[in-house]
Amino acid sequence: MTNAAKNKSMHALTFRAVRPASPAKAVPAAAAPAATPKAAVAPAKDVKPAAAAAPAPATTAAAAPAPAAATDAAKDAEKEAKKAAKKAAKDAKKDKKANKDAGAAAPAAKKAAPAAAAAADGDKAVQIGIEAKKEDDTPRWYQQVLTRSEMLDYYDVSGCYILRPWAYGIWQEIQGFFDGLIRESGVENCYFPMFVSGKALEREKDHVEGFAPEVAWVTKAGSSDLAEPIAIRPTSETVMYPAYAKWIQSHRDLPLRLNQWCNVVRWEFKHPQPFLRTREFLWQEGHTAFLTQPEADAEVLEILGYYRRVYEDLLAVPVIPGRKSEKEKFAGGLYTTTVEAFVPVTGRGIQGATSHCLGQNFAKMFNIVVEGANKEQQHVWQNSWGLTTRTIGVMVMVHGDNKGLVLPPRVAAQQVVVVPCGITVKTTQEQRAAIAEYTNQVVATLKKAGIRAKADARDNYSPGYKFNHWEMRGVPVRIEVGPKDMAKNQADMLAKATKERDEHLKVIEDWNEGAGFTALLDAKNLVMAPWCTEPACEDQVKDRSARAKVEETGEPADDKAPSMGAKSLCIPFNQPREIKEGKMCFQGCGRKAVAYGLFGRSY
Ligand code: 87F
Repeated sequence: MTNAAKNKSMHALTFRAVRPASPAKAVPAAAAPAATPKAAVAPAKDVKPAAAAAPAPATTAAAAPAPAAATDAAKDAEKEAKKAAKKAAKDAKKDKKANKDAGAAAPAAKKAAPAAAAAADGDKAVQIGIEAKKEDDTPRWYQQVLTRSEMLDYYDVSGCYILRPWAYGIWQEIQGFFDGLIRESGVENCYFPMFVSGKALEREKDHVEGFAPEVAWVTKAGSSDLAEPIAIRPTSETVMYPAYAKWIQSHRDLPLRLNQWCNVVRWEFKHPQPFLRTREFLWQEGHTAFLTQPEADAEVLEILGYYRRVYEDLLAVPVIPGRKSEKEKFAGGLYTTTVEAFVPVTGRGIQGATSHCLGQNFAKMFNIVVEGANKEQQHVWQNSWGLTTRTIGVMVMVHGDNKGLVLPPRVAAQQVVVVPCGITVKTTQEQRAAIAEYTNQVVATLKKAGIRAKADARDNYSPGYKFNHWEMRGVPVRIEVGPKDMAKNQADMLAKATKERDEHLKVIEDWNEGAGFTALLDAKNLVMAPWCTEPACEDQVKDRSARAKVEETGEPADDKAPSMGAKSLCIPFNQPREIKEGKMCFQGCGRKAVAYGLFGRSY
């Protein structure tokens, strides 16, 4: 027997990466802890240099320890891991026969697909995988991924869902990241009540009108009717601004920059979809007031930049930042900026988050005034901005695959799972203890380096079952590859999603260029085109692109292609080209083009 083969047969543990972004490499024998004491410390070594560059950003709640402390901790853990590995190696040598059996089980688990591995391991338990294919039946696939990864469960009120720890943990990561950024910038957190009096809501009558059907009301307490029905906040402008009018008296009270993390209720009538369209959702809403417009303008973009980072840096989802058209902006404000994401499997755009400049509209409605330099009363400039749990749905839609959830390492509640392998009925108690001890050491080492790691030591499940279980739940790394690999994985996920998005981003100069606007949408693209930005023209774009394909091409419409019309998603800040003098609107409305608009069928 060669040394390598001998070492292999003595493996007490098997190390594998889960769904690596680049093709899976065979696990080198050197990674096995029982092979040699030196090899056994490989995981700890991997962790050490990357500890300072741990994937969690300094701003998250679960921030990595300070680099020096992390290095020391990693050193200690490395020593401990070394000790445990030595012991494991010693114990493993004690019973060669048992070890041979244990070693034989590992390659089998390694080779087989998870489900097959579960069977090969003689699992009694049935592992439920994802049956629906993402491309064939996207809604069923989405629902299965969410429920089987234990992110979400259904509830008996339509449009409301239970966020299980696996999803809530992601939300907490997003919260920690964004909260760190805004607090660093000077925003303070607060909490306002969830109820709005009818009187306060009325003050915003003009633009609430359009939203009115979505407002939920409490009308009873027990069996008695309330004297006045009370609304449940759909957003908190009307809840917060009466207090702002009281608190803001002088320019010295400015800027006022508050944020709250809360739930809101919007009684949607369109088909609900977990995370993407729900009747209750979690969000943060920022509400700020400034003395001047330039200050407000700067903050709108600052916050939009943070939203972009949530999507691109945390969730590895590329977004297009831009300004909403007049038709699509928040009617109560001056202008709306947005980050727009793309869902390749449906070819649809989706609004990621919005940052509004409200101008002085609300200050006028709620009488929020300060005394100006020459003693005249001056209305403040306001912004509001929000990011919701829709983020999680977008992430699942973009990265999930036919095996289940795929989590970007930075938001995974659990980044590494350590699965002890190769334990058989013949494994002695001593060996089991050594394996358990080593497993715990590896977990401790990773944890000390700021990595969210956990052992799966359940003895009623085989490794194959566990591999499948964690794969479905999207744990980025099964074991042993350190944070460097995770950083690479994170970057690869963004690069892959960006490439896919860009391949479905078509620039045309007029309606019929190439396959034509509607056919490009039918082929699951977003389209950028020189546009006049007028609401009437936007209505025409929607109507024309909603028509059956047959009218434009003479071909029968594909049943599966969505027939909804396209809307403008935004006017991207980053324009594909300059609009030359004399350039006309792509739609043929006869107006001059002002900017390239981004259009798509959207959620
Ligand atoms: C639904 C019912 C009542 C959206 C609504 O985007 C009112 C509204 O005002 C409503 N749906 N909106 C606009 C919300 C604007 C703004 N609020 C703060 C945000 C971000 C956070």
